[in-house]
Amino acid sequence: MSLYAGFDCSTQSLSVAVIDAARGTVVFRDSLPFAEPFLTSPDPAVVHASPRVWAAALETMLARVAANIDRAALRAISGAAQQHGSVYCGRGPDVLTRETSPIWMDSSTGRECAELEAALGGAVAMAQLTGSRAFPRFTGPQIRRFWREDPDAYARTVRIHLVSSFLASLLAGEHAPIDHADGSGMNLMDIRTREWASAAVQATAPDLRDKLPALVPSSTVVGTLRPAWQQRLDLPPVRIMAWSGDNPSSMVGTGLVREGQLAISLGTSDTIFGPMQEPRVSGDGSGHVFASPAGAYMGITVFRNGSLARERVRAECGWTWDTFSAALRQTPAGNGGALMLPWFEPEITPPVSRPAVVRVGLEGAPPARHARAVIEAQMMALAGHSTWMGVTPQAIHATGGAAANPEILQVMADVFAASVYRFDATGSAALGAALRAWQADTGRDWPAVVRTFAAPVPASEIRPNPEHVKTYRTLQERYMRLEIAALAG
Ligand code: ADP
Ligand code: XUL
Repeated sequence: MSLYAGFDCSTQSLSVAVIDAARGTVVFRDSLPFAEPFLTSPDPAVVHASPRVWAAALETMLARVAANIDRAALRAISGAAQQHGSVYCGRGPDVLTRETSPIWMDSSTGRECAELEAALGGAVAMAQLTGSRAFPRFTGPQIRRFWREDPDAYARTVRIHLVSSFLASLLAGEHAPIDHADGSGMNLMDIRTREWASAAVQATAPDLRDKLPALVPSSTVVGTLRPAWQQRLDLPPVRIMAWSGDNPSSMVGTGLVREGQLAISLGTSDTIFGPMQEPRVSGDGSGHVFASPAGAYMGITVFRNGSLARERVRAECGWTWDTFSAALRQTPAGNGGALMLPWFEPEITPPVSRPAVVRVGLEGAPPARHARAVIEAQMMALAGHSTWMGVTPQAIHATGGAAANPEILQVMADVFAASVYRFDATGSAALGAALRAWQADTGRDWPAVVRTFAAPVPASEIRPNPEHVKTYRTLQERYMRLEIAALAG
């Protein structure tokens, strides 16, 4: 028997999935919510989290894994983590030179983004080089801001990690490299050569090249579980595989390895992504091209107002998710023409720097119509801002916490005019990480790896309703025009 463990350190929790590769089964799953997932500050644009919280959760969860599996059969561990966040370390990964980590929800680096794009010849040149124009949450702009604000702590920093490579380092007991997929979210890697892009690195901060880990393919063995943890938990010297980003891991965890397929993750952030053969860069600047852990590339567009926006509307109504779902069943597709721009927090796509919710035709409307408005808005935004990928999907693989909600997935099917298949609602990034560990350990080809495990929940297909599809074709055009008008003020 060979067991493989995959962790997922997401925004709100740390989860794990352990697979028995030969049997094709998941033998253990667990999840540990963070008491304080992010630290707010007086400036709402600044959002950090504590790397010590992630480290403690990793140790707790590894102990739970050891207590619940046939330990001797564990072969390798990999993981996934929220993307872009940076961890600043000294000589070893256990020493921090900065107490907190800016995470993907941080939008405080507008100035640094402008400076970096200017240094590289503009937003389009930055996107051609690194796969994305400069985005406030991306690691390069964040590093530049840290260097500017605390040059002494920056100078003391020996290694700058992503959340993924930091946690891999803790498992291995030494600084681990960054995988190409998560490295693509930094505005620092050349998306074609998959090496550090000197021009971007030099423009970001002095001596940065020396502080960056190596870049490696996602299937790289980065070390062995540190001896102290082997002894404490009675675990064998398992291989530690490179960790990756949560979205790249979810892509393989939802079985996507061929261009023409799309997945939507409804987690803290909402994301839409799919495999890509060539690094086609988003023309409107909204999307990103990342290296894919399964080879070639992936396209992705990210929305910050995902679950937190849905929760805000649910709280306004004072409802449970069941009542929220009932409201979606009871209101008509298209909401009688009412629209919402669901920008409860600063938005990533399109870029909106301050909360700015817009409601049209909803004045005095009952709560149920507000519930429908936020879901329709999110689905139309997902559809409207992913056309750059050039994929018209026949089927969408849905994952993330809100994919547990069939009424939300019905709106998705109707807006995209495609069947939606539900994947295990919370575990696709952790499962993807376990699959990556297995694939890296055995060199098996990806279609074979995902065929065994990454299957939709049985009988979960939700088909589009042709009448609703027509309604959304018209409404979607109005929605995109409303966005443009709101952005123009
Ligand atoms: P992340 O991985 O980004 O931390 P998850 O993918 O685990 O987040 O999703 C967690 C979110 O799922 C919760 O914040 C909650 O809003 C949402 N959620 C859970 N159940 C439902 C439901 N039935 N309907 C809609 N949303 C739900
Ligand atoms: C991706 C992104 C988010 C985080 C959330 O670009 O910013 O989806 O990875 O975990």
